[in-house]
Formats: sequence, C-alpha cells, structure tokens
Amino acid sequence: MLPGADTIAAIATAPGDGAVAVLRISGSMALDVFGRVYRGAPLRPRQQQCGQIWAGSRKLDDVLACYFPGPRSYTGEDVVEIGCHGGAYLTGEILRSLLEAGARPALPGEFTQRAFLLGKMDLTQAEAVMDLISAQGERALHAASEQLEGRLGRRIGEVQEAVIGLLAHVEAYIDFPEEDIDPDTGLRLLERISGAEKACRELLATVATGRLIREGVRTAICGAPNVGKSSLLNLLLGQDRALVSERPGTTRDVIEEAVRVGGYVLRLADTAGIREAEDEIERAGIERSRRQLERADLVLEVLDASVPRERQPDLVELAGLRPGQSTRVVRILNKVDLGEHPSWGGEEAVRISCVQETGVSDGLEQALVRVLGTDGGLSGGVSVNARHADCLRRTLEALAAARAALGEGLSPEFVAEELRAALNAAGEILGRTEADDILGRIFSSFCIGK
Ligand SMILES: Nc1nc2c(ncn2[C@@H]2O[C@H](COP(=O)(O)OP(=O)(O)OP(=O)(O)O)[C@@H](O)[C@H]2O)c(=O)[nH]1
Ligand SMILES: [Mg+2]
Repeated sequence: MLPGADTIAAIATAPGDGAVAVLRISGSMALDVFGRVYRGAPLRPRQQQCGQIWAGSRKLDDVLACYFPGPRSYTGEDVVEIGCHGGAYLTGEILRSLLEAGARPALPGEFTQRAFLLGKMDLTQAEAVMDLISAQGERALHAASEQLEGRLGRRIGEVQEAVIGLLAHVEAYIDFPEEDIDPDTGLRLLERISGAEKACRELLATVATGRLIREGVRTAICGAPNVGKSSLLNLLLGQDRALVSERPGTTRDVIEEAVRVGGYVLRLADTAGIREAEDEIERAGIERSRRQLERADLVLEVLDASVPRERQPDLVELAGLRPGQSTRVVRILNKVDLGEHPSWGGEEAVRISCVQETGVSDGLEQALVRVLGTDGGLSGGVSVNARHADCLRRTLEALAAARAALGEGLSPEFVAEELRAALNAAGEILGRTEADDILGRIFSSFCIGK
C-alpha cells in the first residue's frame, strides 16, 4: 500500500509497565485522529504541548504531545507522538481510542517502511534502525549508528555512480553503431570496471565481521578435562553458573551464556572436556563439544599450565582442529598460580588464573579484541550484512561479465546489459534500482558530441 493511504497508530515503547510510554500516529489524518481524543493546548509544529486524552466521556491520561508535519518527520508523513504514563493497560486504552478515532494498527516496522517508501532513508538505513534497536554491545551499536547515518549507503552510491558513468560511455557507442569502442577507450573502461569491482570486494570482505558484530561471536570454551573451562566461564560471567569440581569429566551438557567483552557480545559455550571416555553419557557430551568446536567463530582453548606440555594435548590432538581454518583460536594457559611448568616456556598464550582471577581483564580481553578486530572494514565503520553481501556478489558477477565482454570486443550492447545488471544488483542494497533514471542522468551529465 502506498504511504499516506491510511493513518496508522501504535505504541512505540516496549510492552510492559514503565514510567512513560510513547504512542505514535502517522498519516495524512494523524492530526484529525489525534484531535478526536485530545483536549488541551493546540498543537504547534515540533513543540510539545500538554493536554489530556479522552475516550468519550472518560479521561484516560494527562499527556505531552508533539506534532511533526510531513515531510519533516520520521516517516515523512504527518506524525503525532504522545507521551503518556507507562502502564500497559493505560497505553492499550489510549491506542484503542486512537483506533476508534480512525487510525488503523500499524504493522511491524511500518513506520520505518513508510520512511523508506517516502525517501526519508534508504534500505540500509531502515535495516540499521533494526540493528540499533537489537544491538547488545558497543560495537553493534556503533556499526548500526554509522549505517543509519548513511555511511554504507554512500559507499554503495559511489559504486553506482561509477557504473552509471561507465554505462553512459558505453551507451554513447550504441547510439553511434558505426563506431566500435576504440582500444584506448576500452582500456580506460576496463580500469574503471576494475575500480568498481575493488570497491565491491572491499565491502564484501566486511561480511564476516558484520555477522560477528550483529549476531554476537559464537565462542566455544574447549580443552582437555579439568583444565578449568567451567571456571573460566564463571569468571567471565561474574557468577557461579557452571559446576566446577576437581573431578575430570564434570561438565557434560553444553552450557551457554552471553557476556560482553571489549564491545563484542560473546555467546559462550562451556563444553565437556575432550578425551577418550568410557562412560556413554560423557561420550555424548564430548560429541557435543566437537559440534560446538565446529560451528564456533572463536575457540578459547584452555590448557593447564601446571602440567608438563607433553602431558597436555592441544585441540589439534584432542579434536583434530586444524590450525589455519577460519575459526579463530585464543590459547589460554590456566592455573598459573600453581606455577607454570618450564616446558611451556616461550609458548604464545594468554596466562591466567581462574582461582586468583588474574590475567583476564589485562590479558585475555585484549587478546580477544585483537583476534576479533583483525578483519578489515571496522576501521571504515562499515560492515555489510548477508543481504548486502548477496547483492554485492551479484554486482561483482555482472561487473566481471561486463569486463569479459569488453575484453573480448563484443558489441557495446552486451557490455551495457551487464553494467545495467550490476547497477540493479547494487541498487537492491539501497532498495532501489536506478535503471529508470539512467537515461536522464546520461544526457544531463555526458557530452555526446565529442
Ligand atoms: N589452582 C587452580 N585451580 C584451578 C584454576 N582454575 C580451575 N581450577 C580447579 O581445577 C578444577 C577443574 O576446574 P573446572 O572448571 O571444573 O574444569 P573443567 O575444564 O570445566 O573440567 P571438566 O568439566 O571436567 O572438563 C577445579 O578443582 C578448579 O577449582 C586455577 O586457575 N588455579
Ligand atoms: Mg567443566
């Protein structure tokens, strides 16, 4: 449905009781709907006014209300926001009175959808609104606010501009069929295609980091029995969550908890110590450890520093974890309070003691940030999600095809077709395709009479 066709209303704050709550009305009838339930100081644009909400002859609440005339509002339509007391029943009653006054209940995300449809934001910014709301850690918040601010949109816009420029050139040759693309121009076009490909590749390289930031880092605490895995989980959590005992084989089931470290959210999984177990239940637990290990983004490999190195199998020996696979591994030597066995000398590892609570904030957390923060992309404040990555891959395929067509000396129509496909795929990221307005852009910006 087109924006403006009807007026929507919803409770904008989280369900439940709170000091205050906010309801929102958006649409061409927003002011009328509100006027039917409101008695108080007349609303003036972007100024809060005091008044009351009434359901017929029943006063519901004293409220503060603010009117944002479109297009200078969140959705781009006329919007009224009502700040009321935050009871779940009360807000429900106010919403009911708004619906009776002619609004319809908003669908999930509909305010933001309208903002997108009315051109207040591109699709990456609309997605960022959701990311911002669901952010659990500092990095997720930072990435979402950068995206909301339009950083990713601008990078995609630059790719689009480059492709539109290329297309303009190629289309000019189509208009003069007697001319082939001369080799010099061909070379310059190839270079510009490579430039656009490079920009896409750089963005695509941020997808792994983007997922870690948005969804949290799946982190498995693994190692041999009794090395202190559960103790480490408890220490990171700041509470006695997992059972700890001096008996090897204590943990059987996987225990999962989330913790914030260095701005990341780690989804920690404490696992059963891996060894050749006789006991069937322990074997089942160890099987689960292996599964956690396989799907983890990050493995905290715990070893016992007080035991000679040759008697402490590492994860490669224990579980066949091959170094160099994409999983990041942080090696931890625990129990340094018992004295580190000389055979560990020179071993690159984070040294901690779960009993004395040393080495975590100064050593482990820094190591985690180092290993998680090494992916590119974060520095530019941009990281793409899976949807963006899919569009970028298709953009790259089309650009490669355009490059091949140009290189093989195919007619300009073929090159133009691939470039248009690239433009559409990149445009999907922003929720729009530029195909329709290419012509206008070409003739206004490109001098055809060379
Ligand atoms: N001295 C010392 N003992 C520790 C340290 N960390 C853990 N322990 C002890 O080591 C024993 C095993 O600790 P857990 O945390 O249960 O070890 P785990 O790796 O989870 O063991 P499983 O679940 O059996 O695989 C317990 O008696 C802990 O108190 C440490 O830093 N120093
Ligand atoms: Mg344990």
